[in-house]
Amino acid sequence: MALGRQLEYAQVAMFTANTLTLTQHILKRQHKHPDATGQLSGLLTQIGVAGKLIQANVRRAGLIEVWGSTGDTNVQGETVQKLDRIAQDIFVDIMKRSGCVAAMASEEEHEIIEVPADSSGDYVVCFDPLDGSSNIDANVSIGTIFAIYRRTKKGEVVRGDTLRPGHEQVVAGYIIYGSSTVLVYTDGSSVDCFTLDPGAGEYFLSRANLRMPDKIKQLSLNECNEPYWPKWVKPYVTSVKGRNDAEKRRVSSRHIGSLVADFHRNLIFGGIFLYPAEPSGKAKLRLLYEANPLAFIAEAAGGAATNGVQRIMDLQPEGLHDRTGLVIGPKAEVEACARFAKEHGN
Ligand code: P6P
Repeated sequence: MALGRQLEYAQVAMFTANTLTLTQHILKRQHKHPDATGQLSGLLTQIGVAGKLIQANVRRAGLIEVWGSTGDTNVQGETVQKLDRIAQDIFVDIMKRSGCVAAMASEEEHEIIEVPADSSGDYVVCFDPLDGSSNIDANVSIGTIFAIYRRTKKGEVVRGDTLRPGHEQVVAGYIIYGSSTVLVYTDGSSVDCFTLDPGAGEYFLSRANLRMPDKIKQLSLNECNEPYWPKWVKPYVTSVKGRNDAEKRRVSSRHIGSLVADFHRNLIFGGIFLYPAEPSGKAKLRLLYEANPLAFIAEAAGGAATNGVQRIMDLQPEGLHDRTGLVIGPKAEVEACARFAKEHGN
């Protein structure tokens, strides 16, 4: 065998010997809960499987004619991209077969998706199968975002099983399909990142107990939305830009229009993301399967997430596709936004 190949295998062998796989990490966490049935571990492991199958299609976008749209529109009135449909179908099928899920709420479906009683389980999953999909044809990082709730009662599934405030999440996470595929999840105790080794077909712990940097290096928002901003956003943005002077550029602008990519970059490097609701209340991002799971992760990493003034995870959803303004980043920065909102109003 060529030396290079031997080195590669040696590196993988060394890597696997020294770091946890996703399943090992999940099981380690389960063993801390003596009353655990193993369902949540099974569910999380299956979400990892769904991520592998989705990334296999994302990686071949354009080669197997998944580029472009189906020509359909979804419940959001947005053009459904072919990969949206593939990601949706994969995620739903894997969840249904896991035996851990009773119902799902998806960005792509008007109503909740019930799991037949003979393969139902104790959990409810709210998910966006492929966030950022409008960027697919430009090869921008996109991702699957998920929130997991434990059912509060058995029996027939009702909408109330999914219309839960974010603080009732037991696990939240996302899988970002970027330069590598990375699964990030939290149970509230820590935020941990797992990178998929495509050669081994396994996720390996790549960042443990990730903490959101207190200081922002990046400001992430769509500045062309300025005409629609509430009154407080412009003074806040101006104050952030005012941190740059002749001596040093302390904050830079980074916004790619793929929430999961913008959030992940800010989580790693230190940044704040804003997509405020308009003064009329009209908003873009979805509460159940975008804002809530990312808010759970942000708070578990030491950060914060609001709609400008209220904690995202305290908002009581009224509908599966409720939208909300979102300010998410370091706690001090999110609190500063709330002060600007109080001072300048909507
Ligand atoms: P805009 C992608 O469609 C998405 O839902 C988020 O991923 C992203 O942050 C936002 O929309 C971008 O919206 O209005 O800036 O194009």
